[in-house]
Amino acid sequence: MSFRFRHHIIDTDLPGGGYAQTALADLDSDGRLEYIVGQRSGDIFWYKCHTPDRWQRHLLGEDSPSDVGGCVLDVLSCEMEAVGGENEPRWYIWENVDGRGGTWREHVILDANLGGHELVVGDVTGNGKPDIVGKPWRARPGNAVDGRFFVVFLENVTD
Ligand SMILES: [Ca+2]
Ligand SMILES: [Ca+2]
Repeated sequence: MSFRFRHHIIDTDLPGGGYAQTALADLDSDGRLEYIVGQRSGDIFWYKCHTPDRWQRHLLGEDSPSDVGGCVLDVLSCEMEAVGGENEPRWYIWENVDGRGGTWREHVILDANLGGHELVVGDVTGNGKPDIVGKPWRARPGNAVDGRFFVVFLENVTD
């Protein structure tokens, strides 16, 4: 077997740096995946692939709190614990309200003085609802577990 990939530049016009929160997900329900990327303290964008050489950039959210891991529930992100902000770190879901990527609603899903760095999503409890497991890059003194490093499980108890 030999692997072959052809490269295509999607965008060379993103402002600044500090991008993360990447994910692939079908945001507009057409059966094809879109690419998501967000800037620390900046905007979150998603890209629609019309052809491999033609991607369209859309705004998903503004003033993103995170520079680290992103996953798609709808879109999930957490604030980094190791990098202090104005307030205690929180975790967010941006709800794809119209199922087409046109309207997004921000939800804070964890506000417990616990930040993150990377996170993964899967149905750990087997109830059909995606759960979340995450951890910080390094612990911050004064976090909710007395400054210790931690791994946190967010059990999905949505009705
Ligand atoms: Ca799609
Ligand atoms: Ca579950």
